Amino acid sequence: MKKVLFAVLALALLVTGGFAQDKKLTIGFSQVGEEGAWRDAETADVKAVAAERGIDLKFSDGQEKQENQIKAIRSFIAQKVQGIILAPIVETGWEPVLKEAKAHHIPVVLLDRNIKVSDPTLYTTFIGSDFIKEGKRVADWVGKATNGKANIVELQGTVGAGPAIDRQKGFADEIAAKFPGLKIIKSQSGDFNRAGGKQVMEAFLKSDGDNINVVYSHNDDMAVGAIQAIEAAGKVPGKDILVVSIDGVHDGFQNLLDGKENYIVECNPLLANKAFDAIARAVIGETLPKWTVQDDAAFDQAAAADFGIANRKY
Ligand code: GZL
Repeated sequence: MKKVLFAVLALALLVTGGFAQDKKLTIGFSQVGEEGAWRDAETADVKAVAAERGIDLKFSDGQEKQENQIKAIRSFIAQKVQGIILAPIVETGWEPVLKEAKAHHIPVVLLDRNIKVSDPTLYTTFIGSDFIKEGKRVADWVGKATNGKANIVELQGTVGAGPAIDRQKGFADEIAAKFPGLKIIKSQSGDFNRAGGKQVMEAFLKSDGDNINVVYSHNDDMAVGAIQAIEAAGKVPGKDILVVSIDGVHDGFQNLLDGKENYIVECNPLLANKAFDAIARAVIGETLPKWTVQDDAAFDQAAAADFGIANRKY
């Protein structure tokens, strides 16, 4: 009987985007943490859409530790939630806990990062961008902007995270295929945060300063830190060293407008509506594609000025 009720509720969620306050779907959300502006924008969106839709959201901040996320998922199962949203900090190590969720017939939607599992039925769908394509788009822009000849340093995201693995792969594959004159002379993780980006860029400047033409950062937050390091070294970001990154958060966009960044491929964090729709469909037994792709825009300095920072949604 309870299952039927929740199926009806899920349908209501789909059809009306919400329900009467007295009946609620309870959904658990295991978030990576608060590593930067992008993550904060995603969390705010999930909480806002849950409130709009009358969903009882159980939120857990993983504080960038996989074991905390796994504990949160077990807690959601114990609370008998109707669905789980997981933003997985890394790609591996999820099979055991996802098998427990599956045994309790709780659909799991992956948000903004994917996982590697042998059994794809352990999750309903991955909702997120094409990170390989993002890396390729950045490489194409750098190839054109430098006439195919430059020394590049790379600020990688969190070790083991899907977007870090794929943004590295997309960029490296594209330069190998199209721009043999682009050389990645140093590459190191800055863990997707501003302090990490700054520290790693300081080290790169110390070891290779005058030999660096471009910094490719896997996200804007690390690029913000790298720009601080470049300026502290007496160099002009956006001119002495080109700065390219991914996300399109406010401060990254502002750096484009200020001429301190040169190119950003957007990675939209506002995925909550897609996530709650996916859970609602899973609760009523629908099968979804294993990947719900989020399309991304891209901005050079002129496009950023045309778009206008006031029109940014995050
Ligand atoms: C991408 C997301 C990444 C962002 C970073 O979907 O997982 O994590 O690009 C964030 O800013 O840390």
